[in-house]
Amino acid sequence: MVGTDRLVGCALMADRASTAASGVIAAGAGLAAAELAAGIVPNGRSPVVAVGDFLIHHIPGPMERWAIRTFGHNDKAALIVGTLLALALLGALAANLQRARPSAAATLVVVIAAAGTLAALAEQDAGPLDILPPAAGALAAVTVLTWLRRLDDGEPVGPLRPEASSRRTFLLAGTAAAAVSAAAVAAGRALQLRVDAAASRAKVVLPKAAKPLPAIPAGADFRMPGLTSFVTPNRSFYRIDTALVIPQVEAESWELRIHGRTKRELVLTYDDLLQRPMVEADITIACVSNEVGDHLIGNARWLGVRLADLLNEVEPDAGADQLIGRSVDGFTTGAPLRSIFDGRDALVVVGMNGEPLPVRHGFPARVVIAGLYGYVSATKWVKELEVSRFADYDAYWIQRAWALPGPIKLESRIDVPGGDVKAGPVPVAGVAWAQGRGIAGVEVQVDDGPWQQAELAEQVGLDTWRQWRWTWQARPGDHELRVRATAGDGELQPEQRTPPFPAGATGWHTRYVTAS
Ligand SMILES: Nc1nc2c(c(=O)[nH]1)N[C@H]1C(S)=C(S)[C@@H](COP(=O)(O)O)O[C@H]1N2
Ligand SMILES: [Mo]
Repeated sequence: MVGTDRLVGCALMADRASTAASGVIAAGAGLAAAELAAGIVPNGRSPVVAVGDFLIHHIPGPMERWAIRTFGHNDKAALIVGTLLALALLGALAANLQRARPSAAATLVVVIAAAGTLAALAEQDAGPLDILPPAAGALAAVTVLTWLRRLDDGEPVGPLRPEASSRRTFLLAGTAAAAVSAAAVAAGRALQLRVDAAASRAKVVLPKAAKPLPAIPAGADFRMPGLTSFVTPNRSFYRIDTALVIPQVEAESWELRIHGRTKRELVLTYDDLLQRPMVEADITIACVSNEVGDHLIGNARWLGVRLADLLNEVEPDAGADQLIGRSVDGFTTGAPLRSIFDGRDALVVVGMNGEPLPVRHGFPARVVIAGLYGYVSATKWVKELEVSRFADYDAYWIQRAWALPGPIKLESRIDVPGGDVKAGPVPVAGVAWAQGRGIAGVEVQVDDGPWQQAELAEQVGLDTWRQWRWTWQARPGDHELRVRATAGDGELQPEQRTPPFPAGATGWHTRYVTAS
């Protein structure tokens, strides 16, 4: 009898597995139908991306920081993979429920479709058509599941007559459904990417600045191997944003609306913007999440229009104190209105290092305000500037408890040596920054020795970082290198270590090096 039991067990397990497989395939078909519909509907959005965006925008701050710490630059890929795995699991569950409790299975499918619909409707500029992709997905999933279950049970389905070899027919049908789904996903994604910002960007001819800046002086860059270059090339510039899929905005249809607590309103097209007086500015921008010694910072020559000129035209009310930047993707920043008028460079940027703004850095236009972290100022893919009050509105990261007003902290970093060294003379070098004040000095300490003055590269502007270098006579053994900077106004970089949350990291960067 044991043999029969085992046979029945095996059959049961094979049955469960094929049921689960039907569920996963049906979920895939649902996904494919949704992606295809999102590609066909005008401005359609993938429900998977919508769910991912929704999660990014609504998970609690501490969880978001955990995800960024854990997955780093792969956080968004992890989110997509996680969403797809969850969908597959729910599909398998629905299929297994279907036989015993069809109503529970139906409820599950409805709940999944409803989640996709709600997420799509929560997106910026959502419309009634956004209901179609999740609806198409649910319909396709149910149809494919029903079809596969009937085939697996040996029932004749349409022209397919399973009879003797029902399992083989089931396998064939399942594989075919999966293949069609994969093709539909590919087609849907391609259709959704019809709006091609890269093509629009390729057509842009940037105007010259009214008063072009002189070329970066040779003395600003020691050109030392391993040392961060003074100008960060666009292709290696750090990227931070909440966008799951990089927003594709065509310059031809883009508009910037400037309004709020103002005497009048201004709406500018991309061409309007390019016709205004352009200024160039060398500005080092940084992310508040940058850990001491890390690389979420970069320096570029930006080309753009002065925010002060634009705002003077609309005439902010006396009581206004905040400038809100809104992106096409719903992200917002809120900068002190004061920072626009206090003489620093505060720009609506169209050019970066001599090129039109790259798509991932905010094409067609973004904001850059010298001296402020990106989360309060540097709105990419900006479409709206609203003059407001801090009392009336909290921007994206302020809602998540990050601090106001967001000035960049005085910091310095050791880039060289990158690893262990040979005893003897060893070059030590890095960068230091104190936007708005410039760097007056950098000192290096080895173990408990005295602080030593480093040589400084030429200071290009008060808003750019400054390279430094020093030669270390390294003795064999394990050593600790430490750096600290002094800002142009005399402030010594604080030693106390604070984490990035909520106002930016502080502390002296330390590097452990073995000399042999
Ligand atoms: N639309 C949009 N703009 C954004 C963000 C974002 O998430 N979405 N992140 C901000 C943050 S936190 C930083 S540090 C800078 C980074 O600019 P970069 O990606 O060009 O380096 O962009 C800012 N602008
Ligand atoms: Mo940031």
